[in-house]
Order: sequence, then C-alpha cells, then structure tokens
Amino acid sequence: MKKRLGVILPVIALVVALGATGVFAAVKYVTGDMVFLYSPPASVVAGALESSDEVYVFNEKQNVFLSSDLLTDDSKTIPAGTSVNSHLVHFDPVGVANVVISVSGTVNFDGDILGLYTTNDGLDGTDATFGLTGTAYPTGSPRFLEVTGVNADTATVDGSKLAVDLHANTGIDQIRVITRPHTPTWVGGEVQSVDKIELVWQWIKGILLQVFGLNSSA
Ligand SMILES: [Ca+2]
Ligand SMILES: [Ca+2]
Repeated sequence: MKKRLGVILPVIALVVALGATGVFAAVKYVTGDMVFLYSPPASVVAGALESSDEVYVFNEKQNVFLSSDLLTDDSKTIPAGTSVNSHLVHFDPVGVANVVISVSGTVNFDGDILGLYTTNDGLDGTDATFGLTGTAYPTGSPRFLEVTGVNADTATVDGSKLAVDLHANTGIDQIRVITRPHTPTWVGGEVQSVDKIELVWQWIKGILLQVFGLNSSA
C-alpha cells in the first residue's frame, strides 16, 4: 500500500497544480487569425507585440471575486459576489499610415462571456483589477475599438464565443473579456467536460488502473 500511495499522492498533487494554473479554466480554442498565448506577454504596449496577421489572446487574472457590482462597456452588470475570469485580446499590426490591416476570428471560452471592455476608460479602469503584474499595459494610451471610420471594429458575443473583426494601421485594438469560471461536472466517475480535462482524467485513470492492477485480467 505504501508503494501505491507513493504514486497516488503525486497524481493528486498534479491535479491540484493543474487546477491552480488554470488548465481547468479559460480559453478552449481559437479560430481564424486568433492565437492563444499560453505564456502571457511581458508587454502589450503599442509596438511591443506586433503582428499584421495574428491577434493574440491570453488569460489575465482568474477567479477574481467581485466585492461590488461590475458594469462593463457593453452595458452588462455583473453582480457583486460573482467570481470571474479575465482575458485580453490584443491586435497591433506592423502598421504604416493609410494602410488598414484587417483580421478576424473567434475565441471560444469554457465559460459564458459576462461582459467586454472595449473603450479606453473601460480598459484603463480595469487594468489594476484584472491585469497581470508581469505584463505592461498601455494605460492612458489609445487602444479602444473604433466605432466609426476605416479602423472601426466589431466584437460580438454569443454565449461563450467572442467573434471579432478588427481593423488598424498605426494604432492598436484591445478587448478585455470577462467570463464565468468553468466548473467541471463529474458524472459516474467520468469527467463530462472540455478536452483537456478529459485527457488529464484518462491519464490519471491509466495510472490508477496500473497501480491497482484492475486491468490485469484484460
Ligand atoms: Ca504597430
Ligand atoms: Ca480598430
């Protein structure tokens, strides 16, 4: 039994560690020009993370408890007492004046989108609450989604999916996405959930079967 415990305890530790690092939360998959960054960038200030054909997405603070109501730029009110996840969408083309670069795609989260920040005031005002301490933000500099003109953008929410259509030349576009943290549901010993959790569970189950020899007759 001592040997079995020696294997099981690291497995439990791994599950706890995966949960703490956010494997059980946030971005499920992206499409189009969107690229998910597993490691958050050091800076999303204009000029620091440029690409003319990729839009970067990364997780910001996760499981942030709201002690007061939160009003988002798309006129949603997230009530006090809710815990939320935050993510940033960042588009900064290697731009030149008068040449508009266009990109589009979707980000699919594992929890419903509760609201967006797309204005300078909204983004600046939530940097301290949701931004990462290891990432530099362009607080106080233009980064909003334009509503009119050649650089006008759209960001559309459909449940847990965000669809964007962004246009920029020398400027940048950013969106802060607030989502509901995902809670895995366990049914009959199987995880009924996202692909990553299923993979982790299959891996753990394989180890447990080996340790306990439950499949020795197979
Ligand atoms: Ca640029
Ligand atoms: Ca724009």
